[in-house]
Amino acid sequence: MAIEKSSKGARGSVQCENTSLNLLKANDFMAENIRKEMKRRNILMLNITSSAGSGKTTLLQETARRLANQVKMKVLVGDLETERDASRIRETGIDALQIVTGGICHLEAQMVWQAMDQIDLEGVELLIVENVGNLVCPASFDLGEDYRVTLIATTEGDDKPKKYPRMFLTSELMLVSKADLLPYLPFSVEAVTKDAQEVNPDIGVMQISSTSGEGIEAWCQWLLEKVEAKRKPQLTTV
Ligand SMILES: Nc1nc2c(ncn2[C@@H]2O[C@H](COP(=O)(O)OP(=O)(O)O)[C@@H](O)[C@H]2O)c(=O)[nH]1
Ligand SMILES: [Mg+2]
Repeated sequence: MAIEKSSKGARGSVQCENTSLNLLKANDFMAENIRKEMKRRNILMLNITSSAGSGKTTLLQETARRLANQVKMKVLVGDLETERDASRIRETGIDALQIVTGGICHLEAQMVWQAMDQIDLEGVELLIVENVGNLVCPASFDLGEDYRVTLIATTEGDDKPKKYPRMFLTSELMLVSKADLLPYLPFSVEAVTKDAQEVNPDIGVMQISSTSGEGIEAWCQWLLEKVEAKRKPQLTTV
């Protein structure tokens, strides 16, 4: 069955087998509060999703190393257990807070809202949330982000956009990660791009490798442009 964009647009939370409608309504309410708070503070917020092991934390480490001098950024990291990813990000000098979900397979807006109370957002321009690693549950929960960015690693196979369409439908950008391994794997960037754009004609695509550095400049440039756009006060029309 094809997935349609809801009347709220693609980002509104969508019921899946394990979630009740009330939970999703509560999530959307909190997500709106987060969105308003980020707008008030002119903070660009990203929700980074992917399967486990696609390279999210490594990319955030690399991004922090490159942008720390230009943008004041903080990171929230969701994981089922352990503080490991937040520690890895803190090693780069960036403030990172781990949200341990205690077995829940996705972050919810309420968890992010509570975490926002534990970090100092004064002067922050970019808040990146690394979601729990899987392409299913996180797709259903709006966190109030400006952009959802989904990584798909060359090691996972190029068939994922059609298998997990909701994630790609609700993402603005797909990063084909671990591009350095392309010569060794039966992965077609053309095929994955075609499938992702059939699911979501508006999705942007970039090829990156945190190991070789390929595409990281373009990714950082994309981020800087979005941060700059959020920095400027919004013009309102009457
Ligand atoms: N070859 C290669 N390996 C990578 C790349 N990025 C991350 N990795 C490796 O992939 C594994 C999982 O990375 P991690 O960032 O923890 O993934 P996450 O679970 O999505 O946060 C680690 O062993 C990384 O060193 C990349 O661009 N190329
Ligand atoms: Mg990680």
